[in-house]
Amino acid sequence: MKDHPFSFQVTLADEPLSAYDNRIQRRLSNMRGIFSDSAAFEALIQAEDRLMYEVYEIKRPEVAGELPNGLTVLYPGLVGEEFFMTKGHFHKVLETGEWYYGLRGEGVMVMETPEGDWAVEPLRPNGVVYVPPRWAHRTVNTRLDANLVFYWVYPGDAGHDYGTIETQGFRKLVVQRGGQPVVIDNPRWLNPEKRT
Ligand code: S6P
Ligand code: ZN
Repeated sequence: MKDHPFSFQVTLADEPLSAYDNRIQRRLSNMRGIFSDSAAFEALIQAEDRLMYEVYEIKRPEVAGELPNGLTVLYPGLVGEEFFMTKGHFHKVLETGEWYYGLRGEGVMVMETPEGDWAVEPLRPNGVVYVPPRWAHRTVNTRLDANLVFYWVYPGDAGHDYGTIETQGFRKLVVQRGGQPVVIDNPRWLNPEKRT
């Protein structure tokens, strides 16, 4: 990791950044239990363990003051009626936010707080979404014919909590109905206050 100022290019080619430290690939098999329609999920994974998204990271030390950043390519598709999406997470340090900047394609960010607020914001080329501290966030590709590509930057000490969303899900889902993306209540959402 460099200590000196540095620069890189967003190329949006096969390697969408001219330099990066790490590429994470998330396949269907990494998303078990995340989608609502488990029968549709099993049918899809039987056919092929498809690549759902790739994360290109510019790593920085995991301390306050640093600004890790990078780019995500989210491929198009449906699991049942639910669009391909990222796992979604809270930051482990809840009081840390994040910026997202849309580069290609069309999608939304689904966000919610532990207190019960929720929001869905569009993510498009040259569109910016701010995720304030305390808001869990997930990105959804609402096109079936184009990748959703976006850049992000977050505080180095944020950390990632995937477990809470894996257990309870998001309050809202984005599904395709009548050829359109629609936001619906998640029928499987587990209210943490009612969990025994
Ligand atoms: C990190 C930031 C993004 C996501 C990435 C994949 O704080 O929000 O880099 O990690 O878009 O999503 P997920 O939910 O699998 O981490
Ligand atoms: Zn994040």
